[in-house]
Amino acid sequence: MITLLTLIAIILGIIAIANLIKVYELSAALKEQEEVYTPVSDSESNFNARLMLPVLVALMVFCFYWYFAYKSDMLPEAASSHGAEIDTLFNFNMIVITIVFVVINVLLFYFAHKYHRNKNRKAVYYAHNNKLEMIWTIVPASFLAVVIIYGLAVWNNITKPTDRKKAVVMEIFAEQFKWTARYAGTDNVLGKSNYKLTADMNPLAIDATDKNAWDDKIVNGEFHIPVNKTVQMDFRAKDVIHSAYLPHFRVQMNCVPGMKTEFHFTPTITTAEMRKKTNNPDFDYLLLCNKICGTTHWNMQMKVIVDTEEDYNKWLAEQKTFKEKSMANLNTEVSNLAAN
Ligand SMILES: [Cu+2]
Repeated sequence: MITLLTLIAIILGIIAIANLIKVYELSAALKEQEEVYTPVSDSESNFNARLMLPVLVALMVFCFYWYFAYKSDMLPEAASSHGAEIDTLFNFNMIVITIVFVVINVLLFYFAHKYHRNKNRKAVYYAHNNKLEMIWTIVPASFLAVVIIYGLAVWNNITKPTDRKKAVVMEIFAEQFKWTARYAGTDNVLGKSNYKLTADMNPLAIDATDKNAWDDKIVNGEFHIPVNKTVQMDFRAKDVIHSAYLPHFRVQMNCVPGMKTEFHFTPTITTAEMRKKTNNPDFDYLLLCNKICGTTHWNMQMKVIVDTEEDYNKWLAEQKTFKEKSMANLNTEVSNLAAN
């Protein structure tokens, strides 16, 4: 039975292949007939040429409409001292890009319109022109040099090291999917950490033998920073790469497992002032994760409160130190053991 079916299948297969070859031969014959060169007709060419101008206008209207329609969704008002520098740099780049975009597209569409195919016009054979090559190499290269040097200068100025002794020294610790803030405490020095010490009772992997760690303050949920004081932020991560993003302060820094990254900035507008400015009593600064780090990455955030220095000091004094927290953890652990 099976051999009969196989035989039928083979015969049908051969017939199918034979038919396919026939179809191929027929279509090839058709193609040969079509190979007579038929250029675009003059009316088609004129029609395309005429379309170039309205399409150009439509493209420009479309682009500029979205520039303004999405203006309110661009970065919020800068609330840090270097924020204005970043915004100026950004605007400078946008202006240059916009001018180049307009000039190039106007020329592109206009020439396509003007020099459309015409059987009475013959293209000029123009092989090479050194002067032209120089111009269109040097002009864009100088523009790019300005953009890059300006950007580098701003970046170097923003990231040049600050005096840690005078700054509020703190650390932002990232893990799937939450943030923890650690303050350096009264000695203003963050205690050492070592990823090998990561444990349920010590999620930040802090080295408890380092005395500098004892007075460090660890907070979750929200953290406060004082206005008009330099905040020195160190970043670490527990599991995968995260990215600490504070859009209002124009701060973004990768948090990489096994290494420390850092950034410093000076907040200039308190939360209370910003609430008045934005006319939004619920306004809050946020620390967000800007690196897709897992399933609840979208909700990895921490509230940031910018206080006056007085309020900040008051708030910080109320927070528990690493030592106090560790002792409390240890006590619960011991009493749990005793109960069992
Ligand atoms: Cu994350």
